[in-house]
Amino acid sequence: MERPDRTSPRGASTVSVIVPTYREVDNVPILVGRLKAVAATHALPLELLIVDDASNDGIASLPERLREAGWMRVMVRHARRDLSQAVLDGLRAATGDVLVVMDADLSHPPEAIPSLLAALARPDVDFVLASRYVAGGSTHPGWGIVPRLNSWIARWLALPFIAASDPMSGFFALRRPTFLGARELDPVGYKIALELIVKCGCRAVQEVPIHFAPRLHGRSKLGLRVRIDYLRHLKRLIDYRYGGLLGLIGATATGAPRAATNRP
Ligand SMILES: Nc1nc2c(ncn2[C@@H]2O[C@H](COP(=O)(O)OP(=O)(O)OP(=O)(O)O)[C@@H](O)[C@H]2O)c(=O)[nH]1
Ligand SMILES: [Mg+2]
Repeated sequence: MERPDRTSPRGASTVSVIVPTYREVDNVPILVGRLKAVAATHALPLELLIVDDASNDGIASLPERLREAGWMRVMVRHARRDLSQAVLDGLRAATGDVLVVMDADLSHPPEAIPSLLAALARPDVDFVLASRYVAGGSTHPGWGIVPRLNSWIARWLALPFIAASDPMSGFFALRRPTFLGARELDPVGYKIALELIVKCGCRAVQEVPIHFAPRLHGRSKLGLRVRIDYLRHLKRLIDYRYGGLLGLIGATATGAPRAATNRP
């Protein structure tokens, strides 16, 4: 099969697919095969950026081994393991007009990428979330009660920022200029869509249904610590968006002049 062509002869947008990985070497070749099929069927000019946190499982040599060096890159990070920072590094290194982020474990169907791109092609849409919970979306019946509960709580807690059904989705798309317009990106630990929606000032978030499958190979990398990090992240976003307002309300309630403490 031919390599996906990034030259975009018909002027189509180029697409960068960013995939954070930690110990996913068994899943990535399958993901690559499915992405190639999607790119060929839909004539998508695609680049694949794997952002790996020093898994040392042979993933760094995968492009050569799979003979996919032309359109696939593996960036290996040696900083502290951090899913959100890995995604940010990938977004910064990507060159496509449109940026798509997805997991490596085949929970997210790469075949849904064209519908994410179609939704983003509407000029009034600036962020697209692939959703398990919107009409037409689904999760595997075997998906456990604990992740379901986590997901439900995360969605409820995110309501002050976005009324989406699946704000914790790790599968989403945005235009590169939208990403480049982000201010003060500062996520901690967990999935990063909510951070981008808030800090890129996205107004119109569209959801596209997907079927969310159980991971194919390997084990989950997200333990209790990242769930706690999600709460820390929400606190930061509340400070970012409502900090000034809360300060004003507090000052009004106590009768204190608001900026007086900083003035000589
Ligand atoms: N670079 C990097 N990637 C990570 C890290 N933690 C998780 N990932 C990747 O992020 C994606 C989501 O992680 P998962 O372990 O699948 O988390 P999950 O989907 O909540 O858990 P499962 O339902 O068990 O799949 C996968 O592609 C992981 O390999 C990390 O610290 N660094
Ligand atoms: Mg997963």
